[in-house]
Amino acid sequence: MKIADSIIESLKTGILNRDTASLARAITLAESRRSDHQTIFRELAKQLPIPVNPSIRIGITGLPGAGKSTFIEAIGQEILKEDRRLAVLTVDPSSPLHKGSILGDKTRMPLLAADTRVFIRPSPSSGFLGGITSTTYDVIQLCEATGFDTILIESVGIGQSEMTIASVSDLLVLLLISGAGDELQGIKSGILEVADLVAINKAEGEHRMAAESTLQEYQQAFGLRSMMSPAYPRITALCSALTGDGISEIWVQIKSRLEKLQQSNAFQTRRAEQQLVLLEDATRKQLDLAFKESPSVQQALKKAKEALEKGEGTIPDLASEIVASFLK
Ligand SMILES: Nc1nc2c(ncn2[C@@H]2O[C@H](COP(=O)(O)OP(=O)(O)OP(=O)(O)O)[C@@H](O)[C@H]2O)c(=O)[nH]1
Ligand SMILES: [Mg+2]
Repeated sequence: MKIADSIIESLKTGILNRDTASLARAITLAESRRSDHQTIFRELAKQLPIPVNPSIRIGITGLPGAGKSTFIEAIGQEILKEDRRLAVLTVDPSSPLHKGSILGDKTRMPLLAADTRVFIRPSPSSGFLGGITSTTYDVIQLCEATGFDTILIESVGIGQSEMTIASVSDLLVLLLISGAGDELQGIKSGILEVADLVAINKAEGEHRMAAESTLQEYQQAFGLRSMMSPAYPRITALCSALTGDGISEIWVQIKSRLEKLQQSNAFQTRRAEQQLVLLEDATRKQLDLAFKESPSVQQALKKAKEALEKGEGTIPDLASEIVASFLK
């Protein structure tokens, strides 16, 4: 048996036996930029059966510091009351400099981090385009194959990629806080348009009143802009991830919304639409890899660099030559 085959076999057995160490290794392969790792991962992914239990994928987005990780820690406790197996993926769209946030995320979720029923995995920020990519989807599928049926994905949602957290979530929660300047301007309207549930977090103590008025502002804004299908009006809520106030109500709302979506087939339609976005992203990723690893591109790059040093040729012309060498 080839080495690659034995790796695939052992990872597959591990994943089917719900071994999280195997899951973690498989994720590392999925996230690797090396083409040999990608080949192994893709073969493994092909061999994994579709999970028996249907999963739910919930995206949690919001600006840095809005309380996403704290919210996940709190709602995670509700989720675990229900005999669910929870995986938490945190995706940092910022530069590789921010790899340190892995530790930060785990300390923001101490109860979940210590719970053996929970798998927490930070995704590298140094992905192909940053932020959510088709690799996030690969990771979700690996978690589902390992028996995790409830997937929470945390991301600030401002990657450079075409994909957003909405491309991998069945339901998207947007966390906001009050008192951050011109509140309706502060958030990228793109995210507002795709969020299913908008919660004003940190709504406790002296902040409660401000949070209530922020909530009203958003409710009015949503009323003016009929951005979502009228069959599924946006849910709005107040909560405090810190005290846990409002969190169990939000979990009830999330479940009821998901149930409605499932009954109407909107759930499946949404997943099917996401597949197209994923396909495009995966294509771009493979193209990028093929380009970088192409010997003729490397040769053309070297030639172009020499030309630049001699002051010959313009950047667009040289770039065209490099692309032409790839397409040949
Ligand atoms: N008062 C109050 N503070 C909160 C609440 N939720 C979170 N915080 C605090 O806000 C800070 C940021 O919380 P995080 O959960 O790390 O926020 P985040 O959105 O995950 O941040 P990034 O991962 O950096 O994008 C921490 O100091 C939390 O303790 C809340 O409901 N009330
Ligand atoms: Mg966080």
